[in-house]
Amino acid sequence: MMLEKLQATSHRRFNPLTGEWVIVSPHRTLRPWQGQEEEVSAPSALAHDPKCYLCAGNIRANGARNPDYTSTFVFDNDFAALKPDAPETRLDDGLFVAEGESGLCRVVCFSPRHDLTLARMSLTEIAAVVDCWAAETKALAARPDITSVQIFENRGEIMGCSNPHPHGQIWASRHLPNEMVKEGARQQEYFTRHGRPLLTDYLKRELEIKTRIICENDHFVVLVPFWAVWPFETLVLPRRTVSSLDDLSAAERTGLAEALSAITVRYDNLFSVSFPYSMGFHQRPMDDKPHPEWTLHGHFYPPLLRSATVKKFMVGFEMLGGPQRDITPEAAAACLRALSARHYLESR
Ligand code: H2U
Ligand code: ZN
Repeated sequence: MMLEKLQATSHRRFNPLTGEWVIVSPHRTLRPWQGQEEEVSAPSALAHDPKCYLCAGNIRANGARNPDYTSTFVFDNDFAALKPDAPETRLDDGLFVAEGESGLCRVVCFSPRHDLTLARMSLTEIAAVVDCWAAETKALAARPDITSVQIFENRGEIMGCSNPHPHGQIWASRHLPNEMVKEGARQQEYFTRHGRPLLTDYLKRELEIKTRIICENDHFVVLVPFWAVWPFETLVLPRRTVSSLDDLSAAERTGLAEALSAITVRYDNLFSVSFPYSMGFHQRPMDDKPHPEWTLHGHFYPPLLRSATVKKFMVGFEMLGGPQRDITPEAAAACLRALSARHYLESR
């Protein structure tokens, strides 16, 4: 591929998963920054915080007491954005369209330890989180009123996360959310045309080219996608074509835990801070139809740009036109790949 011709100048790249373009401006990385500097919150020093609503044994906002859990702990969000009993009513007069949206919101505590993060949890502990996600996926997918199981983690105050206790969320809904609709349509189109899943072909090419690969194990690969928007955005891909977390074998779940550990440790090491991000998994629609076109994958979207204090803003042209990045995905991958696989707090 003749990417060299474009590497040093402004160009745009196509995202085959969403059908959207991103502008890349590598010549712009040296521009001075006199704007706002962020403060990235340090991890808590407390293993158990009596004021935390997620810590074991503590009382939550709705008065319920958390059990003395020792691994993962899942509960229904006390302030759920989706209600299971919303009516199916649909209004559509050709211009004003609205419909009831029902679903369930769950909160997943990754560990009873208030002071840990995925980056600082052991492989066994992370594997328990993966098992928990798989079990939740299976249980929610079995419900006739659920077609989308969206698992995600919002890390860090800068991302609007309300609590440092290691936790994520699951929003399961009747309808497919926007990103799932875009990715589903593109994967279906590719599968119809080529008879193979889009992301299987994509991973094969990335493994040949190698420049965007960060780390890999027997079952999963972490890379900076060719079309990454966020400076240090990554994609987590399974080697075997598998469409949901509950389809992973035991060995693959361990492989996913290893991959999550490897990338989150590198993220923390990048600027020697507890690295903020939004991450989550896209898995097939849970509608009882076969989905050979769908490949399970994880997205990490970190907001930091060039240091622990400078954040990328999606404003101006990006709000009105489309996304733009400065540092190339290849340069970002090289940066992340070169980092130590050992957490900076442990190598001191
Ligand atoms: P975030 O920090 O990612 O926003 O997640 C915390 C979630 O926990 C949030 O969605 C819920 C909030 O509604 N929560 C409870 O369910 N019970 C509580 O007692 C406080 C917070
Ligand atoms: Zn806590």
